[in-house]
Amino acid sequence: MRQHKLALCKDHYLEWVPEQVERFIKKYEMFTREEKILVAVSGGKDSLALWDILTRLGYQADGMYIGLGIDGGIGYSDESHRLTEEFARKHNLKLHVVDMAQEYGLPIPVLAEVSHRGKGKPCAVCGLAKRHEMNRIARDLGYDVLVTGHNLDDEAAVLFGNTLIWEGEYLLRQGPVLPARDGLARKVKPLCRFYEREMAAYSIARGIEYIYEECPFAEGSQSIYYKELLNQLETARPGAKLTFYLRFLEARKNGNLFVEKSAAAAHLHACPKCGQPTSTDDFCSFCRLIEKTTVSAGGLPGERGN
Ligand code: Q46
Ligand code: ZN
Repeated sequence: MRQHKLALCKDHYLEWVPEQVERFIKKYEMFTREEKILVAVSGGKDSLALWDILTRLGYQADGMYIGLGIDGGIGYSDESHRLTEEFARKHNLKLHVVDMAQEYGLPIPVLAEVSHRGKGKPCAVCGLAKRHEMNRIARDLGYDVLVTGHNLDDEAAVLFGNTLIWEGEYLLRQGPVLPARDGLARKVKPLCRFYEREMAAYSIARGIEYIYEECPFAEGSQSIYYKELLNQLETARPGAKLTFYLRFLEARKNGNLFVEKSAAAAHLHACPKCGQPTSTDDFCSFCRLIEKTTVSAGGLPGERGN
């Protein structure tokens, strides 16, 4: 893991990931061991790994799977459902299943088509339905918190998209914890600081069977394009993705997002040497730089050799 300057063997990696998750749960005050947790499980590596980790850490975490009715020529929903059931059975965990077609009469692609929403892609309708159903189950069955497997790549892509068009409202709400409000359950993302490949590595090392295929409708999506761009950046500058996300969280926490730093500007005064404004009591940064370089070079360039 170049971004952490850390290399671990399989056994230590399988210890390290849950330890980190526990640390993030505490740091962001996500939930306690007394609370009832509902994990949204899709059959993919992130959500299954998350469910695995939370139960290993001793949290009371039940799963919830939503049957979207997406086939895409690969039996996407059937296969992800099968793998989720398999995981629950193997680990003796409680799984709630909501099948959209059974519950509302229509699978997601048809629901999207007949409602004429989303320009030929069912994703807008799908996202809406998933949010709605997760909230419904959490509320009706008395869960304290809803947990999703969004990883750093997901979060950085959303952040990048929102930043490109300065979506202030969304930026102010994005984060590892979305508090409960107006009948909506608290939502948390314990994997938000893990790279996608870290979660893939965890699932493989742990022997979790998950669905490798993405949803067929994900192809060509904006979020995949942003992920590719961020991966290019990450290759050139390891850690860039994590820094992008963490600095954002920090800025938001400190109230520095979209707030002009007028306070710092108010404390400017003239540098005793050059007279330009500086925020330190001493010489300005430029004068200090020149002083330092001339001292270490043994005088000003013109004086050298005299
Ligand atoms: S929104 Fe769209 Fe996803 Fe729903 S239709 Fe598939 S790609 S699953 S995260
Ligand atoms: Zn409603």
